[in-house]
Order: sequence, then structure tokens, then C-alpha cells
Amino acid sequence: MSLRSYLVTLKKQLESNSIKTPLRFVTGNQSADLDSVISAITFAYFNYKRDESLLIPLINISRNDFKLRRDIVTLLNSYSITEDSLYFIEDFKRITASDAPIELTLVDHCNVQGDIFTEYISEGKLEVVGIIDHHQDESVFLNANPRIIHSNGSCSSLVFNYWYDQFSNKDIFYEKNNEVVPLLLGSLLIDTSNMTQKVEGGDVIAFSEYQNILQKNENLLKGLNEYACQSTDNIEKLLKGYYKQIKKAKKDMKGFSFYDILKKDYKQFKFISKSDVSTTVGFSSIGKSFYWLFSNYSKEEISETFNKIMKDLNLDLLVMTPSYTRQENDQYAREFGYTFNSKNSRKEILLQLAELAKDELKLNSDTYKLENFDNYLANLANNQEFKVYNQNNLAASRKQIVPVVKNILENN
Ligand SMILES: [Mn+2]
Repeated sequence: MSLRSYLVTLKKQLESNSIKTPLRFVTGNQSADLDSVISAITFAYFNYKRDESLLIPLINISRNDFKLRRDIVTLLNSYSITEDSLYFIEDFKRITASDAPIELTLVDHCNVQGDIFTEYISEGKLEVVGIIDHHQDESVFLNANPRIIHSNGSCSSLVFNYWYDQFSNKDIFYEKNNEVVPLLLGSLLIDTSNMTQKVEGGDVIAFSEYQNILQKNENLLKGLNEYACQSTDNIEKLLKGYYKQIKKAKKDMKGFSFYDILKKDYKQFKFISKSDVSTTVGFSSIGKSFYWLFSNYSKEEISETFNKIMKDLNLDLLVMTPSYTRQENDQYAREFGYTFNSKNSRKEILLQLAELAKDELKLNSDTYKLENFDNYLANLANNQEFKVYNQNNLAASRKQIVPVVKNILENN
């Protein structure tokens, strides 16, 4: 059975209201990146292969934001999986309107993300029953089963390894149209830059199994070649081409507004201080430098976008974490920036944010090609504070930056 057939079966059952309760979902994190989406879909697929029960893979963003993830859209399309066979936050609200009990499995995060889940849990409507994740363990939902949380390059590898162990007969992994393997492989290659960075034990195990499976499946190999617009028998070349093609789509921001750029890879958290003050913070990961952004979007657009996104998402603070490669020397670089309204009641602490994060993130004001940036900042609209820094701690991606900001806002 192909992944598409699974999703078609699921959709029919949902539409005819014949799905059994409790309603069961599996969802990835709010960035809804390739890892989160593939982990959720393949988890649901393998679960069906085990006992034919229907699990709804849910993408933790609105349907409208899905098109910003061109790597995911294009890759899924190549296996005939289109947006109409997928489920998003607004679908979750619709499907669960009946008050039936809900069971949720989390992949690629280990605590619920998003108001609706928090609300349902506090109302006793939703139970977290499983977790597979590669972020820091938040020590909640301790009775979840499975509860697999440890560091690894890609969460998708942990999902695959879990399911691989669940089947004593491995035949299902060798079925002709088992396209979950190229999808899982795509996620692994993106998370580990084609197995050159952040590779850990779980990735190595999964990668070796993917290769075994692919080498016995002409059909899948042909698909990978077609996707990469090439024709090679050399597996190394094949994977490199496949990786490059996915990466190209991920980097493609043609036609994006500045708002789209901020929403493309976005997570939001609420941090509560010891004196019970709540700060809502958005984190946008961006694949371009601030210099590139300021060269491609007008001051007016940037300023209006900050206003709009802070209002739309009810933010106290928006943190931007650009990471990119400098063309002139091929060096990988990171930046750290943030904006907030100067009328915010947390102004005092927000003004000190970079100072307090400086040691851990190794921040300095030596920002790439932005020597005259002060003027630029001064001319943004009234009440908008906007700060940018160079970040010398290259190992700190959003996964590490969120706990740093959380710590500052909770303890001050
Ligand atoms: Mn991940």
C-alpha cells in the first residue's frame, strides 16, 4: 500500500464519519519542517501497517502557511500527495468538534505546542499517548508509550528505527511502492546536510537500512533519479543529487513577502516569569543574512511586517535567527536579531536580552556588511525596537537558542 492510498483511505473514513473513537492524531512541531511532517506521516503509515488502525497525521500550522514550505510541498507532490490529503490546525478543530476523546502522539517535539492542544489538555479532552523526539526532554507526559527522547540528527530516523523494530517480519519495508523510505531519507539528508553534520547513532542505523531497502528496489531508485533530474547507478551520486534538489526547493523564496520569510520556519512559545509575567515570543529561522533581507525588502515593508506579525500572533517579542553561507569564502555564519514594541511592559528586560545572551551565543555587533546599519534602525517606525548581532556560536541553532531566551525571560 502506498502512502497516498493510506491517506485516501483515511480521508474517506473521516468524510463518512465512520472513524472510531478515541480520535487519534500524530503531530510534529510548530515549525512544520520536513522532519516534523515526514515523521508524522510515516508514523501514521507504519501504525496502519501494523494493525490497520487509523491515525491522523496533523501538520501543526494553518493550511495557508503550508505553501511556504516548498521543499515539503514538492517532495510530497512527487509521490502524488497533495495538500488536500493532508490535515492542518483548522482541520483538527473541525474534526474534534464532536467532543470525542482524543489521543495524541508527538513527534519531533516532546511537549504540546499551540493553544488548542493546551486548552484541550486542561479540559481533559486530550491525552498525549506517545512521544518520539530529538529535542531536550521537558519531562512531561511520563506515561507516554513509546517515550523515546534523545539527541539525534533527525527525528525521522528515530521514528523509522522505532517502527523497524516493531515488525518481526521486515517484508513491509521491501514492498514495491514503499515510498516512505525515500521520504524519510530526504528528511535525514536535510537534517544532516547529506550525512556530513549532526549525524548520530540513530541516523547511522536508519541510513544503512534505507540503503539496503533502496538497493533492492529499482522502482524507488528510479524515483530518486527522476527527482534529482539525473540518471546514475552510483548511490553516493544519487543521494547527493536528491539532497541538492530538496535543498534547492527549501531555499527557494522567490516571490515571498517579508512576512512569508518570517512565517516560513516559525515557532512560538509563552514563557512565564517567577513573578507570573507572561511573555509571548516568536522565533523565525531564516536562511539568509540580515544584509540580504535589507537589500531585498524595503524599510517600509520590514517595519509594516513587524507591526502586523506582532499584532496577528499577539507577540511581545520576535526573535530572528538567520543562518547562511557567505559566498565569498564559503563560510557558514549565524546572526541573532530581535524586535519588540518599546511600549511593551517588559521593555527593560527586552532591551537587555542580547547582553544577557551574549556569553552563551557569543554575540557581537560585527554584523555582516551592516556597518551603516544604525541609520537604518533609527529610521524604522516609532516604537519599534530592532537589534541585530553577529552570532559566533555557530553550533547554536534555534534548538539551543530557545532555552537561552526562555531562561532569561523566566528568571528576570
Ligand atoms: Mn527535527
